[in-house]
Amino acid sequence: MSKVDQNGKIPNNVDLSSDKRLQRALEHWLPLYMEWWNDMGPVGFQSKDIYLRTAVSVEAGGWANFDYVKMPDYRWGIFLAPDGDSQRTIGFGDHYGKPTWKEIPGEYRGNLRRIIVTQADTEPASVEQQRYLGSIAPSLYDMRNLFQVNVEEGRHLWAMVYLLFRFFGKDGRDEAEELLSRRSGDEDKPRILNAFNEPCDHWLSFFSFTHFTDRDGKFQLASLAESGFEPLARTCEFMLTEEAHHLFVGETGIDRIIKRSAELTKETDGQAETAGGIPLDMIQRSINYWFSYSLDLFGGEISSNAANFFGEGLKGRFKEPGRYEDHIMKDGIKVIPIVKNGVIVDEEMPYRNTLNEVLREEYIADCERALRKWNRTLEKSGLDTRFKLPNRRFHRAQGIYSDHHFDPEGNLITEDEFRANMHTWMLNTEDNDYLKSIMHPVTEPGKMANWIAPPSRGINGQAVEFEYVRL
Ligand code: BYC
Ligand code: FE
Ligand code: FE
Repeated sequence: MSKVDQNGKIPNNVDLSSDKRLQRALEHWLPLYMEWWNDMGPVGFQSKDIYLRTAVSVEAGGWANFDYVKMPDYRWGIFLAPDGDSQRTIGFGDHYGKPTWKEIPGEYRGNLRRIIVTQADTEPASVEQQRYLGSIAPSLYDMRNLFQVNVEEGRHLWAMVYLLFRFFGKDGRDEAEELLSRRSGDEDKPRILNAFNEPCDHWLSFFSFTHFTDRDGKFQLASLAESGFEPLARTCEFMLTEEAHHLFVGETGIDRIIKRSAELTKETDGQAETAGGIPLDMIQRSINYWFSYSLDLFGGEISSNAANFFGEGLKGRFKEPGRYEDHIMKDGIKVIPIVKNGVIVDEEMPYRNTLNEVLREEYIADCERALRKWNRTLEKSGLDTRFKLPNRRFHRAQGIYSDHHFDPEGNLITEDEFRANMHTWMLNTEDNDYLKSIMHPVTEPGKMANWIAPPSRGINGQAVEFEYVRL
């Protein structure tokens, strides 16, 4: 494991200065990245001092430094988790127990390239989706968190681009260029995965996105952190340390909205809108919207890609070593409810082909845990309303349920029934217009917009009233 180099143009712990060709190639990409950041990154605030965390090491405890930074001066670095025991072995699939690969296994080059590019593409996409949110932030605390998430998603792009440059030669350089040329929501050159082309232009969507969509990131990165391709595993392992804050922002952001909405609901006899608040049913529609889009990110329920990625030792399961006994699963089966002749019937499938669903189930359980917390907030407020996650079949655009229509309980319904109810189930145009109409910037330190409760504490031991952004 080489030490952290903070002096070069690109901070890193991959001993970049000993590989001049690679170093030059990455330094060449840096201005292209900056051009993208200036064109497609956060609108406004680029010249402001923001109290940001920067990854400076990979040691647990002391890995981050907090200070005022202007976003374009952020030190986007390349960090891999320490190799610790240098004799790592592949933890699953057909190569179980063999030493991990430090270089690309030639026969899996194509699949690894595809996985890395898909992962990479989500990072700049999310920055693009969130670019207008700074100017309607509900507080300086929240504005700072938004920009923290944005610069770290930028660093996640660097993490993947390093792998592309280091291991994929010309193909990798071409892919890195493409990553800066696709655009979220663009008709001709959209981002790869569907949720990353959906608009995220107010803060209810921002918090829902960081809660539900960044959480897909947590589970995908955790699966890739098991990879037999060690540079990918260690890269993803370190990304997960940053990811925890993104999930915190989403989960507590929604909780703070719920708290405030419940107060306003009580004060106004159920008419939170008349007081400029966010009605509870609108929050439920945002949950339904972003949860269902995020479920799509796990891919099809029955997928030969997933089976291959696992068999080849490229992508494992969530917490593979501790959570499972059989790490090979060659002949296992898993029951998947499928639609046949207009009814849902259980069907047995080869286990490896169902691995996207296995990971999706871990994700759903984690979402259920957060939902219980939100419902405790409602309970404490004395209201009877409770939130629910829609059934996993509801509003799907990928996988075996995408050709059918389901209600939020998961019952098969007709397309007409779905269309007739869609606007009561999912964040709709009026909701979005209303949400945008109530979101005015609040820039006095410690003050919050009327539609959200203050956080229980500040960042890095600072007070909530701290000047997180110097305007
Ligand atoms: N949208 O065999 P199937 C994050 C495509 S988030 C559009 O079912 P597979 C972050 C699929 O590509 C984490 N297309 O799927 C969060 C395939 O296309 P082709 C991102 C989709 O391959 C917030 C076809 O459908 N990381 O980090 O088993 C902020 C059939 O696919 C979608 C990863 O995803 C979709 N939702 O699984 C910032 C990890 N789903 O080949 C960052 C790497 C599927 O027929 N990716 N398709 O043209 C993977 O492991 C897999 O590619 C997937 C898909 C799990 C995404
Ligand atoms: Fe990320
Ligand atoms: Fe994230």
